[in-house]
Amino acid sequence: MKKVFISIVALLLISCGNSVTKTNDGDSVIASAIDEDESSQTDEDNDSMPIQTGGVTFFTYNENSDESQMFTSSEMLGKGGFFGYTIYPINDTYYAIGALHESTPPFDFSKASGALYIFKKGTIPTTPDDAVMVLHHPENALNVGFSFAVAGPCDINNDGNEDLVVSAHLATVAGLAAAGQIITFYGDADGWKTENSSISYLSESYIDKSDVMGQSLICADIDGDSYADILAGGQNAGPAIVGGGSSGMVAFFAGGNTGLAEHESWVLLPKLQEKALYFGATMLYADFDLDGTSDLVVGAWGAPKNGEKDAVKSGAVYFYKGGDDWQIGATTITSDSEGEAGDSYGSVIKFVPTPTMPFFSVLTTGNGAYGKVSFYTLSSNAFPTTPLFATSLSSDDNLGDDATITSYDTIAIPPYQPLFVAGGKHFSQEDGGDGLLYCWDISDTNISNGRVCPWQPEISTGGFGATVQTIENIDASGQPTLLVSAPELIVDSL
Ligand SMILES: [Ca+2]
Ligand SMILES: [Ca+2]
Ligand SMILES: [Ca+2]
Repeated sequence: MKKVFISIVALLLISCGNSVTKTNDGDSVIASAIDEDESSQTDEDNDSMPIQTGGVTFFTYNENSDESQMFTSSEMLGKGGFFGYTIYPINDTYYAIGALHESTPPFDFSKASGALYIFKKGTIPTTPDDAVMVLHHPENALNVGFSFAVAGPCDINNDGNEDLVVSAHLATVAGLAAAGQIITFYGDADGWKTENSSISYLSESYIDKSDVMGQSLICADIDGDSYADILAGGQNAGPAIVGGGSSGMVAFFAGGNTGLAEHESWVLLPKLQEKALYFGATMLYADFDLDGTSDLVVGAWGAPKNGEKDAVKSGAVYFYKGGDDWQIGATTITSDSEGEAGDSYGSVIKFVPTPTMPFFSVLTTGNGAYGKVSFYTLSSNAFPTTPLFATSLSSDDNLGDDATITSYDTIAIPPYQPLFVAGGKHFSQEDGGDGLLYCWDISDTNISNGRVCPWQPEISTGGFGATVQTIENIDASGQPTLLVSAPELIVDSL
């Protein structure tokens, strides 16, 4: 199969009131259309029809003692709709790959309702048809961003079967475009089905156009009543601020014996009520201060430093201590002390494991060349404020203009040094390239200088590196596999 290089598939950006919605990776939200003039040009073979498939490369450990050949790569093409935009490790049995703009039938982008493919571990799949389940928006609503975020498995209705929660953050609700929905798929003995689902969204008290509620999701029993609940973030949600805009908001939807509540029962707002803090764009739920109780972390990549009024707007991360009343306010707010105006600290927050400990990591995109990832260790009775170390990439690394870290993870295969792997859409070593993986050796105490990973896919185009995710034991070898997506991949024919 011949692949063609097309400079870009033009993505129309959704314009939400006065602001363009940005996703948690700092990228602009994909809206509803592909520019057909762009996607049909530059192909030299008149008999073929370029088609946007998207795709995911699986890097599988092959026991080669030469580090440069430690992985075998295999590429799975999608069926359009930015296949690979989401890669989600569900549990020991399943993992999921999303295509938030996929059509039913495929490649008819006027019918783009999105799809979430669920694969069973055991062998490396070769086509989306190898999926054991495919979930869709229950009403087949179009252009809703279905699968942008996934949470669970967790038991929302406490019936002993794990449930899966998927966002449609661009869904129109009551005529309000991109207000956002949260879809709960209730598990039974056969797994998850589109038919066995419910839709939740903000109540009239809060809902507004462009909220993008559901852009981030946490599923856990937050209130301790044995039903798992949902915390949903929407970076443009929240009460309207004088002069326009909102701060961003996190909303709590309660689980119960009939499923997830249709509407929120309470919300979290940053104390500083200013527009465009993008509070809620990212979230994590874990025991950050090691006191045995899980805590909530909320990213706000547009917030001023440490959440303080009139400080430089370089992004902030809000910690809420488990057991406390979160509505009083955050326990600690952390920022990059070196952050500059226009930086977006908190655009990704993630735990990255090494063999002996997990690091809490925060991505800063923006003015800093190529982006920066800060790594924090956890310690008792305190929330992280000072990173142990951070990646360094500068213009000396020559990774091309307009390149920034988009997504990352670690992969550890003893006896190799654990690697920190970052994908950068538009990372390149020469003009015209598009996507490249960058590697650092990482340990519990330090990180090396970065280098181009010694292994790359055969062709790294189509936004390669947009999502980087390690998933354990896909191939039944006991070793992790690194999955890297190229959601905009175009091939000349199928
Ligand atoms: Ca259940
Ligand atoms: Ca609960
Ligand atoms: Ca805690």
